[in-house]
Amino acid sequence: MARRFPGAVLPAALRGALLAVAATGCATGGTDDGSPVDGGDDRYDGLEVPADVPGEEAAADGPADVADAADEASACPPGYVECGGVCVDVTSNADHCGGCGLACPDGLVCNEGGCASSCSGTLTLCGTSCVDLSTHRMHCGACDHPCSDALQADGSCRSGSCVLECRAGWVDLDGAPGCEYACFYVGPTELCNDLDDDCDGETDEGFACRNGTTVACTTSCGTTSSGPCTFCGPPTGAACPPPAETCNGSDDDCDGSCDEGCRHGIHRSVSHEHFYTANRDEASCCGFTVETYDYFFLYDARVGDTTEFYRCYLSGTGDHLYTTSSTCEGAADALLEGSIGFIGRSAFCGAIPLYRVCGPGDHFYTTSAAERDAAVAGGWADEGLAGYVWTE
Ligand SMILES: [Ca+2]
Ligand SMILES: [Ca+2]
Ligand SMILES: [Ca+2]
Ligand SMILES: [Ca+2]
Repeated sequence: MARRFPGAVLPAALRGALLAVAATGCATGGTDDGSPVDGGDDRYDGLEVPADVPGEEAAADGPADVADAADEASACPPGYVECGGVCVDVTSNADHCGGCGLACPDGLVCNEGGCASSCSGTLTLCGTSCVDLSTHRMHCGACDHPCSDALQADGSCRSGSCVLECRAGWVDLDGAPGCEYACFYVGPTELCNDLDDDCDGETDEGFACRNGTTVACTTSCGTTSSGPCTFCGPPTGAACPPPAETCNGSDDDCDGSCDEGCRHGIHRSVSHEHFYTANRDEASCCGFTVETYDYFFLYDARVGDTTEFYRCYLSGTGDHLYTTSSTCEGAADALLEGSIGFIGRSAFCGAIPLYRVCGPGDHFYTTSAAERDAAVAGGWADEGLAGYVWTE
């Protein structure tokens, strides 16, 4: 049980006033005549034993039972002894001078646990008690100047001034009187243990994160995600859950495919020319024969280093040109038919080259270097790279 004082400690002057009122109805005499031994002012130190002792309130003015006495012996603050349910300084209390019930005769004071006619040395007489004003809790700095408790704090007297000391397990963080913060001090070094070891109000500070919070982390494939802080650090490997795939040039979800779902297939057909379209119906329309559905893939929208891949109709030769030029490379007979998707200007996300060769009445695009080489060997012009495309 934590030691504590009761919240309500009446100044001796007020206690005397209350007792004087009660004494007016008393026929046996003993009124407050100003005598230092008038039986009821500052003889008691006024420190009731804590109320959490069973049955204590009812027995506050009488002898405690044996069980209570054993318990209460440890309930009084250091230097105090429980006498009849009250914590008493037996070194200065004239009703319990040197021990419970050892009252000093009228006219004597309690000095250092013994009845005497005056106080010795540097002790000061407060009522019938000889006290050290520099340390006495009830007479701190002056007679009848008690030190009060505060929230989870015990008042005590040091060098004649009242101070508050936090009870075990409590800390004063806000600077206001009282100790409002429950904390058991472990040591000055904060450890990763979900505890505020140094009781400064912050738990596991100084580490990268606090366990259980959501923090940024790096997935097993190097993408950025978020996950639960573990061992005061970001989760790693499988503990860092990959995010959903987005169209951003990386394999966010670590499934081995980059930007899956972000592109559409371009079909390759042939008749008098090679023809490329995203439209299956168009691919097989109008005399064209489909060579390969989904021959390559282009992005649906601009992602990373991509640009629109335009389809132009050249009326002079009746074939189609595919180019990143929005002016159809300036061809005088060109009609811009629109964009068929976004092509890479550099290789990323698993892109492969799309080669461009040109022959009589045909602009031909292939992902096969061998096919390109065969065309070139047959006299077609090698026009380099059209750009980079994808296989899915
Ligand atoms: Ca801390
Ligand atoms: Ca800690
Ligand atoms: Ca993926
Ligand atoms: Ca992605």
